[in-house]
Amino acid sequence: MSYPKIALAQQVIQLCAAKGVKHVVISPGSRNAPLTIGFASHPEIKTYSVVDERCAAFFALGMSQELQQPVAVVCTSGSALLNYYPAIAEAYYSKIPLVVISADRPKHLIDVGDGQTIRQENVFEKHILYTANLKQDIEENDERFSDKKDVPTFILDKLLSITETRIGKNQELINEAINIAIKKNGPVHINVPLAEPLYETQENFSEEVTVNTPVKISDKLDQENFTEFLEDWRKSKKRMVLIGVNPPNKIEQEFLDSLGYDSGTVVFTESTSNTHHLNFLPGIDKIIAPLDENEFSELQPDILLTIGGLIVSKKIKVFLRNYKPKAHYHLGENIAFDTFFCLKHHFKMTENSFFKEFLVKNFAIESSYQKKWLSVKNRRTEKHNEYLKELPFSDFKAFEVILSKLPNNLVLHLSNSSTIRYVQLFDANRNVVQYCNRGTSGIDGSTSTAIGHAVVSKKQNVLITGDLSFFYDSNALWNTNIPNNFRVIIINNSGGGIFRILPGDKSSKDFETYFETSHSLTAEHLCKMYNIKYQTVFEENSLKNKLDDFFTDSDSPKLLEVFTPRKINDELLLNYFKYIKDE
Ligand SMILES: Cc1ncc(C[n+]2csc(CCOP(=O)(O)OP(=O)(O)O)c2C)c(N)n1
Repeated sequence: MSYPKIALAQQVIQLCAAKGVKHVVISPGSRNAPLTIGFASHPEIKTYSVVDERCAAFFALGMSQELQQPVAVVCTSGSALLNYYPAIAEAYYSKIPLVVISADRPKHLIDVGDGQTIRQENVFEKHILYTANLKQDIEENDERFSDKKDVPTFILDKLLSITETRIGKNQELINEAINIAIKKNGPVHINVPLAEPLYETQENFSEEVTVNTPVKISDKLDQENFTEFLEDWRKSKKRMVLIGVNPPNKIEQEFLDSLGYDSGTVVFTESTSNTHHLNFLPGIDKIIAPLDENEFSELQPDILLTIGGLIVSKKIKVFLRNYKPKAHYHLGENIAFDTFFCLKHHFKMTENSFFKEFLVKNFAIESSYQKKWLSVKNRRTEKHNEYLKELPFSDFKAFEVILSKLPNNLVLHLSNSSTIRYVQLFDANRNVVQYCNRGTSGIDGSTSTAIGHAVVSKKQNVLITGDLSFFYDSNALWNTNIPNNFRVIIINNSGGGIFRILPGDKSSKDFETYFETSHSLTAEHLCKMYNIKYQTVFEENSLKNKLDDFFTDSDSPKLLEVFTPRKINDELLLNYFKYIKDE
């Protein structure tokens, strides 16, 4: 084994291992050498090398998304660290545990003209759950005191006592940081000042560490608010449940079934909710978009219970902001957003513990509410199918074909923004788990996240992405860990198709330059460079044919680039919303 001599680096590494950080993504640098050497040597830790820190952090986020455990990223000092920020913000809003570890210069070498040096302490202040600004070990490593013979004994003694306190304090901070990532599910930052010499090693760890285990947040029902909730729920004839981002199998099916079979309850699900029931309403946009004011008033819920993370559908946000329920309750361990400006209470606990208490008390009611919504859903489904039958080749058609051809038992990753929106127009296959980076809805890390997820997943992982999102994050492919069964499907509409769908003057020159950013790039050369099997399609039949064996085993990852007509995609989607409206 080869471990760093630097005590502080030893503490960070040992505490990560002791707290169950099993995967560490390292980007190259010299200042982080003690951390890199130690993590790479540790028998209980698997390390990955990713050069681009933006990709490295999303790659780690993808792993953590699958494992539901903290994954660490390690980088050198300077701007390297700032490239973690997009993934940190995503982890913050999506509640994904990510342990960011940055090497830093010793404090006295900051802002004195040294290279690769910035102000790293608290640099993610607004989007981080906790920052541990560690203090440098003075005794061994400070260049200023390297020749101890010249330092008077009383100063050395003083320095030694400061060092001991610092070691204790540093350990406290490291413990606290990782515990918070575990307890609160989110990103934390540990900034580690390291002084030269950086490359000296020893056989074993010589530092002892004290491990403080995280105290579990209580999963108990808060009775006072629960009583009030029960009263509100019971007197409501029109109950709505809306489920956002939620990992698969988190909520017991028995509880979901109880909601699905209550005629007074309508359950709207997003694709990323990974929850299913015959009486649930996926495809929110297609159900809601064509409703008129009378229908909205009639279907306005009395009470709303939201579950899970962020909601994609803009249309349901507009609906519930305009037709507010009398009370909105949120259920889940993590943050509750007052998305509809009427949040009454947040039950900060696991869904299963809540439902265990709630569903024994909730006797389903007789109400026509669910029936009314289900009849809207059925009408839309009919119209949806009719429209798609006649639909020419386009983004929309490509999604229909791809989704119908996906094998079961798959993890599907969706990029932002029209990709996830198109997918949400279809009923989700309960055997396909779906993810999308909706924390910040960025186009900057979808491929890296999907690859990270794929690396630790037992299933096949497939990414469907827009072209801009794909080219933005093309460094994601600069990664030697991509599994051979990983698949990418690019819907290449030669630009940001979402901007054609959104309002705005499409005929202006500026539209193509600054909004759609139209281009004629393809992924062909990237695939050659990264040894990925590359295929293209331009029309429906060849798409169907190519998909027949696209998912089967192969000796390298595969990418299918689907070219669609840039200028008609928007029209076909907007006409769809007109078509599905009741006459
Ligand atoms: C990092 C980042 N920059 C900019 C945006 C704004 N944005 C949202 S969608 C989009 C275009 C996406 O285009 P593409 O990936 O080709 O997908 P399409 O809309 O064509 O489906 C942009 C630029 C964003 N979400 N994230």
